[in-house]
This record gives sequence, structure tokens and C-alpha cells, in this order.
Amino acid sequence: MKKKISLIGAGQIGGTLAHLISVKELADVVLFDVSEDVAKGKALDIAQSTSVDGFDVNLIGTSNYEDIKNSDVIIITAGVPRKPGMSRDDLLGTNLKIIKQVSEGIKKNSPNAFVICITNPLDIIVMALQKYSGLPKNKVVGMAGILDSSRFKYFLSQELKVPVKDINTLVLGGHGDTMVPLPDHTTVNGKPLKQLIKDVKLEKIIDRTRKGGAEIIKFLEKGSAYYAPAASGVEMAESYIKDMKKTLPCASYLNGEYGVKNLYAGVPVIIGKNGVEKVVEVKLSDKEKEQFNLSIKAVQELYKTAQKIDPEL
Ligand code: TXD
Repeated sequence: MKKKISLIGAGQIGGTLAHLISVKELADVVLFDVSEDVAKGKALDIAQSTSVDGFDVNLIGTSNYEDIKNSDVIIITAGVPRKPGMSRDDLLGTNLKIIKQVSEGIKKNSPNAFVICITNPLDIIVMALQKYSGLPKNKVVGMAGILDSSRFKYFLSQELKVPVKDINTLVLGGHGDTMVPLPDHTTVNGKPLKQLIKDVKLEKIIDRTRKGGAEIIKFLEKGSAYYAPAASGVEMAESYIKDMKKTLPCASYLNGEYGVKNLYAGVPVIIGKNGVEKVVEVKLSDKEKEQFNLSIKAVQELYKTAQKIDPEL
């Protein structure tokens, strides 16, 4: 039975998601946007590449929430992206209002879907999405850690002149400047990273990873990164649809794990047919724990701001 993925937001990331999902023949695609013509135009454009790339999926563009009925997966990018000089947190007020509207649409039309949120500020928006929609916490997750880990791996591969596939790493915590790349949990061909790189170089790469989004925004000016974010979202959707039980760093609900309760933050989780099937607790050094707790504090502070905007949260 063909699966169905609905994409709420047909902008830079939404359109790229639709194309990647189609080429991988992961599922039929519903491209939803308040700008219905954008959704229809992109769906039609990708559909017209079917004969070239030889994939067999149906795509529709719409602004009618009824079209997302019975989705297996919903990926949300609806919202405004950053402009140069803006922080992810600056998007809070606008994107909270949007995610409330999106949550209503999902709750009414596709409450059994596995929902992947991409919209920033990610950790807060995914938590608001779960609260507004009332969907089970293990079926609502945020995409950030895969992207941040992928950026970290790329920068390391360029520095060490090794293929990215030889690098294993993890980035924990909030999707912001306090995110926590874990050098002590990073290996290159099985060798500990710290044996291969000087501290000064490593610190520079960690800083560049934290600012990876802003670096791209500076180049693009009108918009933020979309190829790597879309690829990261598709990896999560695929692990769910194919029950691959991959361990992936995602913004997930914590109920005591890592000493954190009732908050979404980036941790390694197993994603399979039941959604987030397990939070994987890795052993953190004292320094890593301290950085992780700082990152959690930043998420908690921003969530308090969100609650001032909407006491319902
Ligand atoms: O790692 C991550 N999670 C981040 C997330 C990585 C990169 C970008 N990040 C965030 O994703 C970014 O800060 C934004 O908040 C979202 C989407 O970024 P994108 O670059 O795709 O933004 P666009 O191109 O502006 O697309 C947003 C679309 C646009 O077509 C709007 O018309 C639509 O969202 N939109 C809506 N769709 C449905 N419903 C409502 N209410 C709505 N409002 C706007």
C-alpha cells in the first residue's frame, strides 16, 4: 500500500522535501501551503520530471487541509525563515501563531500521522505543536540534530581530508547557539577525534557548526538553508515509514531522560514504525553535561517567552 506524506509548507524546504521524497519513491506527496498556487506549481513541476527520473508517485498541491487526511507522515516547514542578522528566536511570535493553525489542521484531519517539525525556533515550535495538537508525544518530533551533526561532520571531513562517511558523531541540546557537538563521542574510522585534531581547530569547527545556519543566510540573503534541512527531514521520515529503527539525533520529548522533564530537546532517539521508540541515553563527560544543561536552560528560557505570548502553552 503506497504511503502518504503531507508537507505543510511548500517553500524552499517544502519544495525540496517534495522532490527528494518523489525521487526516492518514499510516498505519494501532498504539498500544502496557504499560498496554494506555490503548492500547485511545485507539485506540477516535480510531477513533470517523472518520466526523466522514472519515479512513480502522485503529487498534489493544495491549501485544503482535507487533502492531508490519513497521512502516514506530516513534515512541517510552514513559517517564516530568518533574514540576515536575525536569530532563530526572533521568529518565535510569528511562527507560534502559524503552528497553532497548522496543529488544528493536523488534529482534525490526520491525528495518527508521525509529525516531523522543521519550523524554527525548532525546540519551542515542536513542543507547541505537540501541545496544540494533542498528538502523542512519541509521534511528534523535531528535525535539527541530524542537520547540525551533518554540518559538524562536513566541516571535520574538510579539515581532516577524510570522507564524511568515516565520521561518526552526535550533536545534542537545543537547535541554537548553545547546541552541543560531542567531540568525545566523535570517531574517525573508529579513532577518537581528539587524537586527530588540535583543540584550537576543533573549537573553530564547533563554533562554525553552531553558526552553520547564519553562514548560509549571509550568502543567500533572502532565506535560509534548505537542501541539508530537507535531506535531514527525509531521513527521519524514511526511518519511520520503513521501520528502520535508526538512532538519530532529534528534538524529542524528555520525561526524565538526561535529567530533563517535560521539555523537547535534541537527543539521540530510535525512530521506527511506532515513531520515537526510545530515547538513547549516552554517557556524558562532566563538561558535556554542563554544556547540555546550559543548552536545556536556553530552551527553557525561550519556552517561558512562548508562554508569555500564549498562556495556553
Ligand atoms: O534545522 C532546522 N530545523 C532549520 C529550520 C533549518 C533551516 C530552516 N529552518 C526553518 O524552517 C526556517 O527558519 C523556517 O521557519 C522554516 C521554513 O523554512 P523555508 O526556507 O522553507 O521557508 P519559506 O521558503 O519561507 O517557506 C515557508 C512556507 C511558505 O511557502 C509560506 O507560504 C508557508 O510556509 N506558510 C504557511 N503554510 C501553511 N500554513 C500557514 N499558516 C503558513 N504560513 C506560511
